[in-house]
Amino acid sequence: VKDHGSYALSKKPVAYPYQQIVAAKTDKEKFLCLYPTLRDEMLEHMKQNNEMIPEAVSWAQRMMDYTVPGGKLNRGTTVLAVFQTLKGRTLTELEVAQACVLGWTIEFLQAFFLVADDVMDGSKTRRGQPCWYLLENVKLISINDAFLLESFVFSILKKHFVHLPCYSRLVDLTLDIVQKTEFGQLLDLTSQEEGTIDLSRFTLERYKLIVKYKTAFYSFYLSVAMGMNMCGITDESAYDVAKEICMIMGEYFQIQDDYLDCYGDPKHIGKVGTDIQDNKCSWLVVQALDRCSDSQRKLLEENYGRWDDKKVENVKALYRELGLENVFKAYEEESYVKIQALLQQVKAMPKEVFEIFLSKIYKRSK
Ligand code: GPP
Ligand code: MG
Ligand code: MG
Ligand code: MG
Repeated sequence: VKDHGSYALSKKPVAYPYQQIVAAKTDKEKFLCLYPTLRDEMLEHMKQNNEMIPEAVSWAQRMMDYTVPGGKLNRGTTVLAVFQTLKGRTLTELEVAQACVLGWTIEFLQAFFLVADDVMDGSKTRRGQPCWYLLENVKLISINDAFLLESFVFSILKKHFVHLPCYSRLVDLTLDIVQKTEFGQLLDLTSQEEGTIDLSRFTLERYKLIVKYKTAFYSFYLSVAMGMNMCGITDESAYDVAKEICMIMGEYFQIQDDYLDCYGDPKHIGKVGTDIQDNKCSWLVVQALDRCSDSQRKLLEENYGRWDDKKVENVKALYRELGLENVFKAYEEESYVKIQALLQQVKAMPKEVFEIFLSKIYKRSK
């Protein structure tokens, strides 16, 4: 691959922090070792290849530190676990480092999505701190910051993978998943016309489509498909199997997210829910509509989708009346059994690949 002027990222050989990686005990600790390296490479790229002045570089540093590394890191660490499982042998230090780098591209992508999503949803907190866009000196600069985070995904991919045969497939895959997630966000944001409440639009069918696109592709399929690509798997049918399972797990994960939006402890989940105020096609409202009487439906119509604490409380009281917490608990059990049964049938790939993920999210409280 030719270098193109200011985008020439791969001039210097990559120096991985091998000593730290080897000393780190868990996968998560190994994974975390790579973050400063990648961040500093992006800052170096701004300085060396793009004439960026010190204040722009320190902005980017503060922005990345605030938005990228503070999450659960499930998506990122899963790339390493999947790659390890598929290889079926002890990885070399270089392989561990590369799998972690690939994992970090998903965490950068996630930061891009979350910075933008919090603006669109009018959220207040994320990962236990104020949303990035709410900081006094940030505000709408956050839009550009989101774009920057996305661009760093591709800069990291190029710097670390351009010389490998899997590079073009990785770029293709990532572009495709970004687009699918944006289609999902489109469905999420337009599930209800601004200022109107038309509950008939909140169907389970629409719900499933939204979450498949806005969550399942980037939160589940991407980690697995990246590990598979790095492993050199090119058989499309293996990717199709992975996709099918990841879509089911992604739906389960977003239903948990919707449940936690209402019932989670903000101190524990690091964010304050906004789905009721935002008029979202949440799993809870879909379930409520499935169970409510005409008068309860009328109450929902008059209280849902408003930034008014009293009205939000009325909606939550209705959810209590309908026993939605127990409806969720039953769904969670049933869904886990279904996924387990499905995994028993998987032949195209070691089922451990998916069990790793499932164990990280089953009955999660954040
Ligand atoms: C989760 O929605 C989906 C995303 C974060 C994808 C956003 C996609 C973009 C293209 C910006 P959510 O709003 O329920 O997440 P949360 O509850 O974490 O705010
Ligand atoms: Mg949101
Ligand atoms: Mg959202
Ligand atoms: Mg949510």
